Amino acid sequence: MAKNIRKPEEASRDKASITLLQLACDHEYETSFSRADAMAPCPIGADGYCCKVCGMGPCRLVKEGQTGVCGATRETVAARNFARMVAAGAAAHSDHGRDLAYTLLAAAEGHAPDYKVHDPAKLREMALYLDVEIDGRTNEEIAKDVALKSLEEFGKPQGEILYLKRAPKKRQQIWKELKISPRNIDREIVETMHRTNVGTDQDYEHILDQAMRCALGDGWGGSMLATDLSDVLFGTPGPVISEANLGILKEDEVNIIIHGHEPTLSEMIVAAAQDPEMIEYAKSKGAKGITMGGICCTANETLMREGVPLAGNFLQQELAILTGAVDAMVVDIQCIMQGVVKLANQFHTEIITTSPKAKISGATHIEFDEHRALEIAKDIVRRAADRFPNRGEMHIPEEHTQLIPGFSHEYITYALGGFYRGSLRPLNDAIMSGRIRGVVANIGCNNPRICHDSLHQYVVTEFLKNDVLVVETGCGAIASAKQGYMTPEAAFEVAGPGLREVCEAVGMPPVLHMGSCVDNSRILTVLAQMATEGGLGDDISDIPAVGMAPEWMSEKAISIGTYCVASGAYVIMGHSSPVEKVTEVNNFINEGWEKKVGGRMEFCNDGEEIVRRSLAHIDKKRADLGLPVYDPTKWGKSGDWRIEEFMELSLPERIEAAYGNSVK
Ligand code: MSK
Repeated sequence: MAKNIRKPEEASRDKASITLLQLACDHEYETSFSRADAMAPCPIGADGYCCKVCGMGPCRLVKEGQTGVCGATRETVAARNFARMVAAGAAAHSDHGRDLAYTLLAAAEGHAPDYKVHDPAKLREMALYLDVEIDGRTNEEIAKDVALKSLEEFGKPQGEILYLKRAPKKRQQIWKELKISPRNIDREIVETMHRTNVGTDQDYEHILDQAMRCALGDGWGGSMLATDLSDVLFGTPGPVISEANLGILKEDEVNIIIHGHEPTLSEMIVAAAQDPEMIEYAKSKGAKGITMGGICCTANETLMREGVPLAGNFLQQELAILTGAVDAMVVDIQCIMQGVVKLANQFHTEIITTSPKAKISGATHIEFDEHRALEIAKDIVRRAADRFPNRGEMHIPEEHTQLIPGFSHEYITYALGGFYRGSLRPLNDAIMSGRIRGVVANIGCNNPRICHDSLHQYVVTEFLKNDVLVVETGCGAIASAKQGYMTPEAAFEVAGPGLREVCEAVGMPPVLHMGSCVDNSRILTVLAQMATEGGLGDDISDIPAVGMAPEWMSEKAISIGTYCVASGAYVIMGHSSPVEKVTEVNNFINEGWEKKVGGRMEFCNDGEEIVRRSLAHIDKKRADLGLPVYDPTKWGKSGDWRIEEFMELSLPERIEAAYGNSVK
């Protein structure tokens, strides 16, 4: 055990997690928290000074001016390492999108009978962007061509990614002029790996420009396709009621955790768990029913469409096993800690890997096959039920919080105006008047080097108090869900006066759950539509908005941050920077990139400073647009709770209360 092990309340801000971390300390169970305490990060790697792209090293460039055996400078090494992180993250998101295209193809050709087109309207929208003919054709015919065209986006020999045309015109022009429009998804990933191979691209600016191109292939390519294809296959999300945190587990029911990122098999497991035959099977083992819970982005995918409760975020995957109540943890791809198997071996939990791409030594492997998906899902549910009688002592925490997720960009538009006049106009107007000061996209992971959920909780609370609308995905979204910020009522408890008025008028939470990691593409779509709606400039870089991943850990977060910057956004990554000690490279990804693309990336691990920089950026963008200076004293005079007071005002006073400008 580590000497400097943190107390549970220093390691997490989440009460359920604190309880289970105490249990882990009492019984000396190993978790990522204790492993992080036991091992300091490598200082050379952390500073970006380690090069291991060839057999002449690894070279450790610890002294100023030192180069690698090949002569590579610290700048080249740091830029290469950064670009490789982007490539790995882009590959992970995009390969997920590719698999969904294959599933749609199999469904359209009749080879995957458990899947079908759930959202024909979204299918047709995709068809328009992908130049697929729709007139007089069946859903299956369109779906087949949409799947094939999607697959072409990964490796077509000529042209550019077709979804780039979803960006504002000005943005497309910037990409063209800088020659960073991605040609196809795979090519940019491959070229990034090629250029960062020993002896190839050795100009750090040039390498980092390719990193942007590669990341754009993720954001406006692989991730956007993954989101759209999931919507076509499983439905475009709308609001549902659900719950979050480990208190969703039930002592008297079979508990199945689905963890990872892909909705393809997990949607089938959710369906299987509702099958009366499966419920009877669970009862035959002594359980009262079957409870499903999700972790990481498989959780977010099934939450957004089916309302499957969130068991927790990234750092809670091992803690879920510590409850003693998880009968099976079914994992697919990405963000699955190998440590879950070792821990599960000390409990009755079965870890089941399902992806042909991901096995873990010691876990049961039941490979997913889309041709007989429901049959496999039922097998898995039966295995979980078989474990139920083997349970020992249980420690299910009490905490579980209600939430309303499901804010796809389509639903946001609908919520703001219904079928009759659905648009982002009311959002733009609220920002222009100053009721909403700006928008923050808070996304990304947890990291055991940071007190779990602490930065997510702190920054989101501060933004809400300052009338900033927060949109979220990934594990950041799960943190806010657990914090109780994803109900309309939360607006009355935490939001500033202007944001509260907007939330009350629309009936929406002050923090909008927009989905999984690949669904950051939904945020790009909203930003693009806000820019074209009018009143907030004509490009994403004009909008008073900031993106952040305060507790990032995955290479995918670096890819997301980079495509947001390349799309014009100001991005703050928390935790540590992989390039911070290499001044030229660090300056280039903020000032250099800002000059080129209007967006910048900074790293900062101080919550107060993240909030200060974000609000300063939002206010600067407001001033650049000629919008009124943010003034919360103007707002809070409308709303049902103020109606009696409102009716006593004179007409000019009512207008001032409603519109925030005085009428003489
Ligand atoms: S799951 S990438 S820990 S957000 Fe998408 Fe969470 Fe980060 Fe994985």
